[in-house]
Order: sequence, then C-alpha cells, then structure tokens
Amino acid sequence: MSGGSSVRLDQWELRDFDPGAGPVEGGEAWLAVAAPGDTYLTLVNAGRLDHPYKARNEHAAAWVRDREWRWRTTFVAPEAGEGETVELVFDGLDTFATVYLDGAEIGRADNMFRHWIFSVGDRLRAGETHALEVRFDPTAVALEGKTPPPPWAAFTDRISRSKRNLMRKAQFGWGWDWGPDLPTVGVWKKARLEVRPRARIDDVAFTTLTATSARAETRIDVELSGTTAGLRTEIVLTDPQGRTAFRQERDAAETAPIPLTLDAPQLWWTHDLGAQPLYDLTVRLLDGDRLLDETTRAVGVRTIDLDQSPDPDEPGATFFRFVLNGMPIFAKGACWVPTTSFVADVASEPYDRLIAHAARANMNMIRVWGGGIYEPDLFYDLCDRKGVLIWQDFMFACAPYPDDDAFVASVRAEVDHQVRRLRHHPSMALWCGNNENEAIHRIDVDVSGVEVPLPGAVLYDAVVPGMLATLDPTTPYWPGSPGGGAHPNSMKAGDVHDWTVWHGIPPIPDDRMVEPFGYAPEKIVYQRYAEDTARFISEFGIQAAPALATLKRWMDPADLDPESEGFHLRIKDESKKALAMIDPVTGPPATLQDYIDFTQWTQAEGLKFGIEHFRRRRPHCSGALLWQFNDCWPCVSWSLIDYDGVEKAAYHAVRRAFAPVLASFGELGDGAVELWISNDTQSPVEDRAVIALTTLDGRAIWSEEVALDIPVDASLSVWSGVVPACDDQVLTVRSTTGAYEANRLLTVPVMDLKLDARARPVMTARVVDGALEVELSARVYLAFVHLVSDRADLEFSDNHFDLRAGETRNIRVTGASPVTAAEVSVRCWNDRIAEA
Ligand code: BMA
Repeated sequence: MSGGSSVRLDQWELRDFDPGAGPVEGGEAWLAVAAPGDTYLTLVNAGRLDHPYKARNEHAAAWVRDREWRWRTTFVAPEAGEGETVELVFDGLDTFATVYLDGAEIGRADNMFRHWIFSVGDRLRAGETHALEVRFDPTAVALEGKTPPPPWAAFTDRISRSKRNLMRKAQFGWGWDWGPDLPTVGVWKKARLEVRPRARIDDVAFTTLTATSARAETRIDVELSGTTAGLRTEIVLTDPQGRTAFRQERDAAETAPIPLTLDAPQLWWTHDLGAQPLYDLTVRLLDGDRLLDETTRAVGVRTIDLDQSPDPDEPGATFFRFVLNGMPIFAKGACWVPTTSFVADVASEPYDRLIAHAARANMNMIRVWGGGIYEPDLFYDLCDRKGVLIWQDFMFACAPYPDDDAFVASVRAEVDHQVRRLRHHPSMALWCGNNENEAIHRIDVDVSGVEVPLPGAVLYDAVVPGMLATLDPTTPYWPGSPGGGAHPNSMKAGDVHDWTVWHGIPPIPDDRMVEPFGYAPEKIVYQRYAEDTARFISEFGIQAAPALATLKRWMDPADLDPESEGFHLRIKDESKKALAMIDPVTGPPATLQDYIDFTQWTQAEGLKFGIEHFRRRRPHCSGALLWQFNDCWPCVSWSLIDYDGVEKAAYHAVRRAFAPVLASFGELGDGAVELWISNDTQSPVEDRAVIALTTLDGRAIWSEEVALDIPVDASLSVWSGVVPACDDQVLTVRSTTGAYEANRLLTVPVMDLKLDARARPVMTARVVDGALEVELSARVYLAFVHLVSDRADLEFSDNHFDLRAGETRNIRVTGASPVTAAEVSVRCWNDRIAEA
C-alpha cells in the first residue's frame, strides 16, 4: 500500500554478543549490513567467516546460531500531519526479536513468516534522529525449557536437537536431506517507517467465481481502516490492453463486496494452454481530490478447482485433478526449495532464471514445499506472467507441531498475512496444510503399533481451513501432502509421494504397506515407478551429482573424489542410496566423473521412465510433480538444476517427457511393448507414427507405420509388438509431421549396450549474434551425447540425448555474454567405453 510517506530503513549495522550479557565495550566492530540482509554473508564479506558453502566450512559456521545478534540503525523521524500516525513496519524478522527505540523496548517478534507493525508515533520527534535496535536471541535461549511434542522414532534426533518444530522459522535451515545446517538470523525482509494517513486501504482482493470465454462473474473486496467518514473510494479495473473494464466511485463507508460481471473476459491460462492476460486492479482512497492511499494488484480471470469425483474406470478410486477454467489438466512440474539457505539474500536473478527454466521444461505447476519459506512476491509475479500454477504448502514439514494457544495464535497471524499477500495471484492453484506430517505419523503409528493422534493436526484440519473459508474460499485447500484415502499415501485417492524408488518406502495400494522397507538395488530400481497407480504424484525423485565445474567452484581439489569425506559432506542423504540406485543401470563408478555421469544418466532415465508411465495413466493419474527442481547450495541432490544454475541431464529428459504431445513406449514384460500417445493439448493429434527397430550401427530390422487420431486430453495405446531384449538394438518412434519429438526404448541397461567405443559425434559450431549454433551428427548410435562448459550461465536449447546412426541435431547455446566455440565441448557414453 502506498499513500502516506515512508522512510526506508535499509542501512544497518550488526554485531554479536554473548547471549544475555548485553553490550560490551571493545571486541569486534559493528559491521555494515543492508536490510534485508543476511548475517552469515555479512560476516563472510567482513572476513570473519569462511563462506559456509565453500570447502568443508559448513560446520565452522555453527557458532553463529549460539550468539546473540543485534542489528541497529538510526533515522530522522518523519513529519506526521493532523490525524496521521507513524508505524514501524518489518516485513519479516528472523526470528526471536526484541525491538528497542532509543533504548526502550517497544515490542517483540517470534515468527519469521509474518510482518510486524509497531506504533511509534508517540515516541518520535519530527526532524530528530532516533536510534533503533533489534536484539535477536539465539533460538536455544528463546526456547529454553520448552519440549517439542513427542517426536517420531525416525526423526527424533534432529528435531529434538534443533526444536525446529517449536519455531515459526524456515524448517530446512536446521539441515535437510539436501540442505546444510545454517539457521539464519536477522532483518530478513524490508523495514521502514510509514506515515499512515487517517484512513487507509488495508487489503484488496479479486476473486473469479465463474468463468467462460463469454462471461465471468468476479468479485472485488476492499478493506479500509481508520476514520473513513467523508472519504471516497475509487475502484478501477484495467484490461491487459490498458482499457478501463470497470470503474466505480463510492463512499468510503460503503464496504460491501463488489460483484462484477465481465463480458468476453480474457482468461488466464497456463503457458501450455493459452495466454496469461493480466488485469490491473487499482483502488484509491480519496479525501476530495487528495489521494490518501492507493493499491494496485495485477489480477487474472480464471477458475481453479480440484476434482475428486469417483473415477468411473477404476472402481474404488477417486480423481485428484486440477480443473482450470473448466478444463481438466495434467499437472506437470516439480517441487521447489528455497534458492539459498541465506533466505534474506533476495537477488532476483535465480528467480527469473529458474521460473523461465520451469516453463521451458513444459512445467505448468510448481509446488512450494512446506519446509522452506513463503517465497517473495517476485516468485508469484513470475509464475503469473509465465503461466505456471502454484501448489503452495503452508510452512510445516516432516514433524509433529504444537497446538497450544500461543502457537495457534502465531500461526493465525502468519496465515492471515500470507494468504492476503498471495491470494490475488491467478497462478495460485492450491493451499496445502503441510508436507508429510500425516504420512510420517502414520508410518510411525504402524511401526510402533501405538495409535496416537498427530500433534498439531488441528492446524491443518481446523485452523488453516477455517481461515481460508473467509480469506480465500475459491482456491482449493488440501490438508497435507500426501493425503487422502485410507492411508495418507494411498494410491486410491488424493496425492502420493512415491519414494519406493530411491528411499525404498513400499507402495501403498490402498490402506497399508504390503512389503517391508529396504533399499537394496532391486527394491528401488526406477522401473518400480510402473507399479504406481496413484491419482497424482506430488513427489518422486532420483539424486544426481551436479556438473563437475560446479563442484570445482565450491570444493577443495582434494575432496573432488566420491570416496572423500569432503565429498560426503555434500550428500545430505545416505550416500549408499545413490550407489544402490545406479548399480543396475551403469554399474559402480570408479572416478568422480563416473559418479557424475552415472548418477545423471540414471536420474534422467529414471525420471523419463516415471513421467512417461504417469502420463500414460491419464486421466486416472492427473499430475506428476517431481522432487526437486532446484538447490539451495552446491550439493548432490534430487535437483534438476544445480545451485549454480547448470542443467543436469534429467532437466532435458524431463522437458521432453513433459512435452504437450508425447510418444512413449511402455514395457509389459517378456518383450511385449506398447506405443502410447499422450495428448495434453486442446487439439486432436492427427498424424502417423513410424516405429522402427534398428541395430546400433543403423541397419533396419523392421519398421512399421501407424495412423494416429488422438483426441484432446487423452492418452491412448496405438501400437503393440514384441521386442526381445537386445544389446545391439534400439526401438524408435518418430512423427511424420513433427507433431511430437522422437523417442526411443533401450531394452538393456546402458552399461550393457554394445556401443562403438571409437565413435564420436561430428561437431560443427559457429557463433551467430553472440550465441553458439552447434550441429552434432552421428554415423552409429551414440548414447548420452552432451555439451559441457565451465560457464554456469549457459543455456542449451537441447542437451543430453542419444544420436541414432545418421541423425543430426542442432543446438543453440546462449549465455549472459557472448558464447565462443572454445567454451563448449562435447562428451558421450562411447568416450567412456574407450576410457575404461
Ligand atoms: C520428501 C520431501 C522432503 C525430502 C525429500 C527427499 O519426502 O518432502 O522432506 O527432502 O522427500 O527425501
């Protein structure tokens, strides 16, 4: 909201003290820090701390959490007119903070996820300088004597050590199975003084109730506060072309919601289905001609529903599918984690790049996972503009939570703040109560045999949905992911986290596990995705190492060895799982380069296999969100894009598997193979498919052509045959019109393929307008062909593919600055055989 003037509080100083000892003379000097700002990075810049992401430094930063931190600044008090008030506003404080103005305590904070507003007008003298100080207590001190609710056996250690579930603070900050243990502290969002007019706009909401291309019923809500007598409100809706679609002026005392019918509305769609027209909704509060306050929000006209009706073709099961503007969609995407552990570091670059990457990978949904943060406005704006839906978890993950009055009150303030901040975004598709709390609790109950209720369940079952019923009644709500059905992870209803592959957690056909846990290679092979008959898979994933150049940028040369202790510090999950995962696919790695190649290949092939299976099951399955899209630091994880922004092989495999029209082979056992076409577009696919079996050196064994007529929103089997496993053959499918990308089936693991060890791609490259245009061709079959570079900013229009005998591909390589041929080289699996 703007209107009254405001004084930015962005120049601060910080320093640490012995907890509770108070200021002491001497010692380290105060360090300048901009707010929002991060304490660790400030220390790094000042030379007091080695960068926690570099080398083995993570644990050397552990002292930071045990200190008391003070942030201070000064400001000149603004002039406040008749009837105006001055407020001190923090958009976020991390976390246990006491605020002092000129030495006197004026308030406390204990929740990182809400804003804090302190009325300070009475204490200020206009034009004079005042001192502001915020004391952050170590979390251990703030929580002294408090015990977390009884934790689960599997998670006991970490939770009781950090007590993370007692604080409304980013849960991943205490370490996760992909993230370092670096809990943050400080003024992590903007701070300012605001001169508030005698009345102001507190909130503006825009809701689409019904929408077709002919007509939309919408509603505008305006909330004002203060003394509104004699004031007027002006409400203007401007269409995406800048024309006034609606304008109303009314007495400010009038607060009823405004029903608004729009004829021929410009509907907001995901990028794969249509355009992203945004309207501007502006509300002004006027005193005669004087503008007291003004708010503008970019809004979209669209409806979003969650269809959970019975699935007529799978008795006993119900759908879990998003319906956008009346159209059922297949949700394709990934789970999102914070872009860095240093969450106050608000650089926009990773957001721009990552959301563009998501859209480019044919993703139409991102899940903001509940162990991270409610992302900054920029993230949601980008999703609106790029046509990517958001599944938004509330920030509770993998823990039991308290439900005492103080905790619930804190959660209420947080929910109120976040829902009001985000509800107007057309990309907002779902609010979800938590990540995995019900599912882990249920496993714990099953294993222990002791039936106890989930601590904190009231939050997701009553508190949050109760608030949403008034704050945002049209966006669907889901209590916890996974959830629904007789078991939270049941494949018959709701959503599923499929961790059979990787974690060895057995599938839940209905209401219970049917086999024991275990991650022996044969228990976790990626082919087990084929057993998944779920409605919607909101997590599934396979780990892979980042690019070698990324590891080199962050690690000590001595640790560039998968056996070294330093390397293991980069793998926060149990490192033996990766070895079990790749064993049947590539065999064990001998070198670091092997480790990178083998894990990247297995991740790419496994996710391709899973996504193709899930899409063949449309409409019974209506969504696949893989774990995880991005990284918060340079590490080995399930991400598709590493911390430095380099795409792993799986990024491209996923991009292809998520294409709007997909041709994929499904194996039924004993050599029986089916070809399926999955059509997620709004037009039928009328085409022909050429299916061919060839030897690796390009000799045709047979080829067949079938006619395709695939209706909209459908997945159909169009061909079947028998293709016995063979180490010298590849089954391919291609379109005769380019309606879909070619695909292939290898019937043996890559390590058993009889590839020609001497064969290499023929590469030509030329620079055109600062981009590199590369042509790659093959005389015989080449597996895992990919371009690599030491530059992290490069983007490849295509990468990590196999080349068939006689095939040529063109790739465009672009970067933040011009790309030269010398910066890019090509590798493939055939090289590796030559090396071995
Ligand atoms: C899930 C997530 C995360 C975790 C991931 C990988 O279940 O919700 O908690 O990081 O699996 O183990």
